[in-house]
Amino acid sequence: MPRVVHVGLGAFHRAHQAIYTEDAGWEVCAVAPRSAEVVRALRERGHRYTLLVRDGEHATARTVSSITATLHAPTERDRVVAVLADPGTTVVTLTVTEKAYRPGSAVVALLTEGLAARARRDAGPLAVVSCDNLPGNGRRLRELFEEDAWTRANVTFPSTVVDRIVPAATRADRELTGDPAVVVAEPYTHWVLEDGFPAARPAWERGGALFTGDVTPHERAKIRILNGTHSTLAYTGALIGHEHIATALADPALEALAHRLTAEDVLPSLTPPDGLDLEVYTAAILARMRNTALRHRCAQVAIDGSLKVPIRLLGTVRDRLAAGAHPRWACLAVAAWLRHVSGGADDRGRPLEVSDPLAGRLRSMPPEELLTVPEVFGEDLPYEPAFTGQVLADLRDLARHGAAAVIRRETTT
Ligand code: CS2
Repeated sequence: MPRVVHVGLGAFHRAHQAIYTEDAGWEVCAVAPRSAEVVRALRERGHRYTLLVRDGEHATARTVSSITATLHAPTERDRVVAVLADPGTTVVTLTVTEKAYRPGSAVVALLTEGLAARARRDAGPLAVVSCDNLPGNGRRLRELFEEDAWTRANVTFPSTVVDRIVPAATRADRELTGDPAVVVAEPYTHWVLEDGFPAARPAWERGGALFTGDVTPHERAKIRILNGTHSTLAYTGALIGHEHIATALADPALEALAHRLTAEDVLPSLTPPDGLDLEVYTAAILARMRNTALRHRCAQVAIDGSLKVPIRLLGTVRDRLAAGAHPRWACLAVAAWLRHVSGGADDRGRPLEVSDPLAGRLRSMPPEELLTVPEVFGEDLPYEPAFTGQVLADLRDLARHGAAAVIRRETTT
């Protein structure tokens, strides 16, 4: 059976690409870039695991068997390089999170070695398919590799947009299925891919994937509406003391914030993809987030805000400022992130779970300097007084009055 090599063995891959690949009748050789634990758990069970789809009161289980081999990159590097250089491998997919899109990251180093070995063997063309939530993810990935003549002639990096809410599985999920390696997901799943596969690929369209010439309008809409709202709810929800995204969205003040953020800031910044009504799309996304069975923790979505906020919220901010508009709600969301990452405690003074590579640095800075960090705000936003003035005022307000009071007041005036 033909095979895809996948790098990044998290729950998202197992609830998304692994399913499309199974529906297309291909197998997956999955590479774990760091964790040995997931490799061990899957090997112990002959690589089979349960996908538990939860929707309110309903839960359906499916056994997934498309992953037929696993490799642990830190200890089995030669085998990973060999499979990347194998002429039987024509597609590599990746879910490696925002952090990996840095020159010289462990994932980039591994792929560079694999591509070099492939070039030496002249093992034929290959598509390397990023499935992370970054705009122009294929282009971003390609820029991390030396474009030698062989790579230019043989390797493509199609951009893709992935969508499925996949929270960390809970003990209840493991008990219900009896499977320690269970992954949980919502019913909805979507995948839009740029055409541009130079060799054989799975017919992912059998599972509903869409191939198109340009994924940009899809990607902007998905990242700004879904992920932008998700991050906003994660930080404001955590500050107010909501454990899960669904309960955050059930809070009338946060629901109003989600509506106003999308309607007043995000949607006016977007060009709808063909045939997509953005208001209907937004309503459907908010309905998905209300799925209480998912137990999607605000703390999980909140991870790595310094990498996610620029992608999810600052594009909206920049486009609205350029149009002469004031992105009021996106500014409030950015302030909530800064309060979350640098303030340390929620509205009631309880410590927050913060996991962000910049947390230490941000915590040591006085509030008025936070907006000067170039990795997050670039060289332009620190000089946009409409943005900095609003975010700093919101930040002061959040510290003084708490997120619940500030968001209630702002969304009702
Ligand atoms: C979430 C995403 O954890 C997060 O940051 O916003 O994983 C989100 O659930 C997916 O992108 C949905 O497609």
